Order: sequence, then C-alpha cells, then structure tokens
Amino acid sequence: MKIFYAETINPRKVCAVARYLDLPVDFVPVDLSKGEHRTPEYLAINPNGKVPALEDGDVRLWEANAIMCHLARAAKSDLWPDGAQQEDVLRWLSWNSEHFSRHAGTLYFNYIIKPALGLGAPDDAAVKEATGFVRRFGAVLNDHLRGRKYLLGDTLTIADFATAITLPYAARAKIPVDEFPEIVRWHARLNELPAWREPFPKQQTQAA
Ligand SMILES: N[C@@H](CCC(=O)N[C@@H](CS)C(=O)NCC(=O)O)C(=O)O
Repeated sequence: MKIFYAETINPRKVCAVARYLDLPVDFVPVDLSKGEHRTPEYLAINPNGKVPALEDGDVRLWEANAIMCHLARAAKSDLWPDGAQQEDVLRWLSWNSEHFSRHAGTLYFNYIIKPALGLGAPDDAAVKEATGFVRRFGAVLNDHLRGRKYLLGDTLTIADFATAITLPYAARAKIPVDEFPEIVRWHARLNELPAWREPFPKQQTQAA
C-alpha cells in the first residue's frame, strides 16, 4: 500500500491514521514546491493534482476522508465504525469540511502556506471572515465536546483525526482555539498519541 503525501494538513490526517493503525505503508513524498503533484504520472493517480492519494493493489483513492476509511477497513479498526456510529462520523466529517476546518484551513493557508511558498502577505479580509467563522463553529464543537473524550464519546474515530487537523498549527496560524477550553482539552488528549504528534515518516537525508 502506498500513500502519496506532503507535510500539510490533508495528508497529515491519513499519515496519522496509518501510523496509529501501524499499517505496512510505503510513504511517497510529493514535493508541492517543485510541482510534483502536477506531473502526468501523479495526475494519473489523483486527477485533482492534490495530496494525499493512495494506491492499494488495484485501488486508487483520493480525498483524505475516504483514504482514512480505507485504512481503517484494511486494519479492521473501529476508527471507521458500523451502524449508527458511522452516521455520526459522517456528520462530523461533513460538518468539519464545510464549517470548521474549511475556515481554520483558510487561516492555515494565509499564515503558514503563503509565507512558505512565497505567495505574499495574508489576505486581511479572508483572515477576518475565517476567524469569525472559526469562533462561531468552534463554539458548537466546544459545546459538543463537554463531557466527552472524543467526538463520539469514548470511541476514537477518523472524525477526530479530521476535525482536529488544524489544531497542531493553531498558534502559528492564529486559529483562536485557546478561547475554547473543551477543544483545548480534547486536543491535549489527542496529543497523547504518538501517531498524532508525529504523523509523518522521518525524511531520508540525502547522501552527501
Ligand atoms: N479535499 C482534499 C483536499 C486536498 C488538498 O487540498 N491538498 C492540498 C495539501 S493540504 C494540496 O494538495 N495542495 C496543492 C495544490 O492545491 O496545488 C482532501 O481532503 O484530500
């Protein structure tokens, strides 16, 4: 099984899940700064020209959430549970894409990716709007987490890996999570997992 990744938020979800499940994965780095995600070879794997992507035998899959499901199924893990819990996971994955990480991701892009790729200064209007949405939807997340260990209660799922994905970058990306004590507590719990803290494979150093 191969995972194509860069050290950015969406690949981070799948790398963290693969590491948490201890799956035998071949991690293939894709250098976005060199345009390796736009080569014909890579576009044949993910026509969107985005990371992550997965190859598993005949299966080629893109979209981080779908890849996390595939990894959990491969490991027969309840990170992707059955039945009513699955609906709850889908609820949080959808909510997160539309409402939380969408806006937290705008802050991540403006404060981390733009400077890293030399794309200019943060867009003040976009930052202001995104910060407002993070506060609005962060309050929903904070209220939900009260009295729960994870989004689904006692069970860790891929919804936690997806929804928390911008939090390791909160300080640098000026994501106002410190205003939400339940989110801070939940993230501290995720930080107890080595796979969450260090999701990416160690880069091989070039021989001199
Ligand atoms: N919805 C996609 C988003 C993937 C995505 O936007 N990946 C970013 C890195 S976090 C990327 O490949 N950016 C390169 C580009 O858009 O040129 C997923 O969840 O996999």
